[in-house]
Amino acid sequence: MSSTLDALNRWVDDVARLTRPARIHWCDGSDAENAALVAQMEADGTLVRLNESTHPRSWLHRSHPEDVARVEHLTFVCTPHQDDAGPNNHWMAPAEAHARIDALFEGCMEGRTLYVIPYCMGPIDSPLSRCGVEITDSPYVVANMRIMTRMGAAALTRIEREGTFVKGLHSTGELDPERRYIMHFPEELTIKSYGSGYGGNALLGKKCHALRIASHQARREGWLAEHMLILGVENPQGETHYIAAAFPSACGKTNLAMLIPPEGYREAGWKVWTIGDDICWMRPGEDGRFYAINPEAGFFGVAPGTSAKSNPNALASVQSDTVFTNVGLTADRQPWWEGIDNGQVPAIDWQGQPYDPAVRPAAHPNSRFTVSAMRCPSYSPMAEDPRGVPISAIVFGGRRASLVPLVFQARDWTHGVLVGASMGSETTAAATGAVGVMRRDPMAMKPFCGYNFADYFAHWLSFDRPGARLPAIFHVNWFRKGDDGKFLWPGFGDNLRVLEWIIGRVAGHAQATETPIGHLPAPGALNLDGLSLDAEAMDKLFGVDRDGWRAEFDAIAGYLADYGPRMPPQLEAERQRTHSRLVGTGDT
Ligand code: GTP
Ligand code: SPV
Ligand code: MN
Repeated sequence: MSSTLDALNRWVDDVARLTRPARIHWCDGSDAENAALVAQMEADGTLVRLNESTHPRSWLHRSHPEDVARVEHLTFVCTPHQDDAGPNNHWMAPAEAHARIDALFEGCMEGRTLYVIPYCMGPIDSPLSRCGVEITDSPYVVANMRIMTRMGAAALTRIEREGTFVKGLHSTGELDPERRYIMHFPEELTIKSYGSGYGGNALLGKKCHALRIASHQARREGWLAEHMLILGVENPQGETHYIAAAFPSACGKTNLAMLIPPEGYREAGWKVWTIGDDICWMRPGEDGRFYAINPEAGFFGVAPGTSAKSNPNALASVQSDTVFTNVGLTADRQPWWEGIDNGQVPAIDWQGQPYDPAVRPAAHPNSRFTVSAMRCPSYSPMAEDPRGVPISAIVFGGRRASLVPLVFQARDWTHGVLVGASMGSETTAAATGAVGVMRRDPMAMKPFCGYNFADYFAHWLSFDRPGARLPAIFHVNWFRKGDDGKFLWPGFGDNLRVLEWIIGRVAGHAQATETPIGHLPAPGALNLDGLSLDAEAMDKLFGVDRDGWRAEFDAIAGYLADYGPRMPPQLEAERQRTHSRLVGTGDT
């Protein structure tokens, strides 16, 4: 046996001694294995079978009502020095963190099965991919990891060949929010998660591995692990530009990744191809361009708001072979959520009670679907290409009711890094805590960067070097509101109008107006044909409120300063350049 498999076996033995499971099951990822697990979960009520004629091979899982989202206050990055985790992370010394969480793991799998899940993040034959092994006592986690990753025998073979893997230990424990931790040990390539069975807390390949641990590895190895969707925009000439976009949780990544062009665009021959909807790993190739893969194999998408109008590709994807979590049900056991807009009505809410709108919504606001990317009609064959796709543009975006216009382009890479570093967004139901509170969420990585943001920004800046052919950087805001509190921009499919301007900028033909915050579309440069935007909308979507931006850039100064001398000085210098443009003392 290879020394890697030896090490893996030793770790499984150690964990079994600590957690004392009744049995151990090594997952091979086969259909037969999945069928047996699903049957067991149906029998014990973990999964509810949906209407087999409308939604074949699909299931509903209801999580514990106090376990419905990521828990940022219980998520720790445990580096030997606190400074390496940075003010952006909760920190605990590694020895203390191990001791605390191992005490919870003690005997926690008694009477249960311990599952060993070898998985690969990214196409199994891609040099950009990385492997891990998750140990869990949750069959629901196994079923989800099977959809979200390349799981099983092929991953184990790659692990044996490579000699390295990320270790993730997970138990649902008692699902008690008082006995819950999500701990990361980047130096040890180790994750330990206890007390939650939900999404990013429990599917350890996703946020824990592919972002927190991978971002740490990426810094060491010269690449980027980002909270970004990846899509391809094919123009009527048949040229495809690939775009990576970072929006915070529940701020539109899945929807943009699966965009269906508005009718006029469709007729003209525009197409959008989906590569990934949540995570992007990218590195400079030999030609100096960034090449990106989607490390995931499925989508863990937000259900509410998904309709045949807003996201037909997502809706088509979830017609079969889907696991739904915390959605409502119709009387004939079809999944239902707010905004599905299909003429049906809910009978049962996400807690399994008769639906009463006065009590709670039918679907939890953070209810989700888990489905294979292969089921998505717009899934690009290039998503399986081991080389990745070349990235033309990077787009940052937040949920901003005020101030931030529809789209602007950064002047250059350093300015673009500042645009990403100073991003703000209103909080959503994807994490526990208040919703709708504006906070800084640099590069949409606030909850996910596995090291000090100051070092992270320096890492971003370091890609601007001789020979680099860097993507152009943009900022978008689909969520600007009018005085009546309604969204001013139609969004969804119409976001292609913005993407068209973005790739026009990259190709060098779309016109822009220079402003202190960056380049905005010149009047008439962004196609608004067929839309009826009133004067308020035009003004707010395409204007720069100098006073508002001055206040914003003052606040950003304070934010950057909080990181102390570790913050790269180029960012503060760039901030001052923008600020002086805003007060009118700079060039423009
Ligand atoms: P995570 O999976 O949590 O990372 O979320 P995400 O970034 O993939 O967000 P998603 O695409 O699932 O969208 C979240 C919510 O925003 C859904 O309710 C969508 O309907 C809504 N949304 C997405 N795009 C738009 C848009 O262009 N305009 C408006 N108004 N809402 C949008
Ligand atoms: C997010 O919150 O950004 C998600 C869902 O994509 S979770 O997997 O729970 O992190
Ligand atoms: Mn996400």
